[in-house]
Amino acid sequence: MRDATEALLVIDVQVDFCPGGALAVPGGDAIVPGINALMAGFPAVILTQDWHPADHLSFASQHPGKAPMDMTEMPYGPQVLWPDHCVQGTPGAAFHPDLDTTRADLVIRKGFRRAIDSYSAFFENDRTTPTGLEGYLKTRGLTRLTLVGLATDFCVNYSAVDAARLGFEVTVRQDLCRAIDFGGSLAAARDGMAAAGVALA
Ligand code: VGL
Ligand code: ZN
Repeated sequence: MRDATEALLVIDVQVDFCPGGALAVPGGDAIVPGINALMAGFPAVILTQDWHPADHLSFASQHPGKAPMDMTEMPYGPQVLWPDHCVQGTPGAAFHPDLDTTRADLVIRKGFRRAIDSYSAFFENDRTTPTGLEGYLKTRGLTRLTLVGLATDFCVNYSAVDAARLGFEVTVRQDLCRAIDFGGSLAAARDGMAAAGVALA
């Protein structure tokens, strides 16, 4: 058993991010058994769930003439346009069927506001609208975080950097994450996490 201040954050292990899903991360399902095993040793387990309305503005389908993986400008800055994914209540938004969700103390949903994407478990992409997770963790005295899940270069990366910025001690278990990795995003994410003081294990 780990220290009582330690929490495991399992990021977006959902059907749409696994092979066969709408925004499949290569090997996304391969990390599920290892994550289930890791949960057993943690005093707190928190899951995040990407949870978009069908007309979410991060979807290329909402921008005539744009294709998935094109860029656009949002009021808060540049935004990658994604294929429609993790639409609220659809099978693709469900957790991977083999993920052991029984151990979760909290499921935090994100990306539910149409006009603003949310990669991070802590803030939406404007970097100021909070999800409430910081307060939850701090009021429970959970200050040391281990992050696993999908995708290394987007939601895991943004969550880890925000957590470090908020003063949490953060470790990313790279062996229990998988990346989308386009346009050098994985290398950039690793550099950014290391610069923020995140331990890459
Ligand atoms: C994610 C792209 C869009 C992720 C979520 O979970 O990394 N990536 N929405
Ligand atoms: Zn999303």
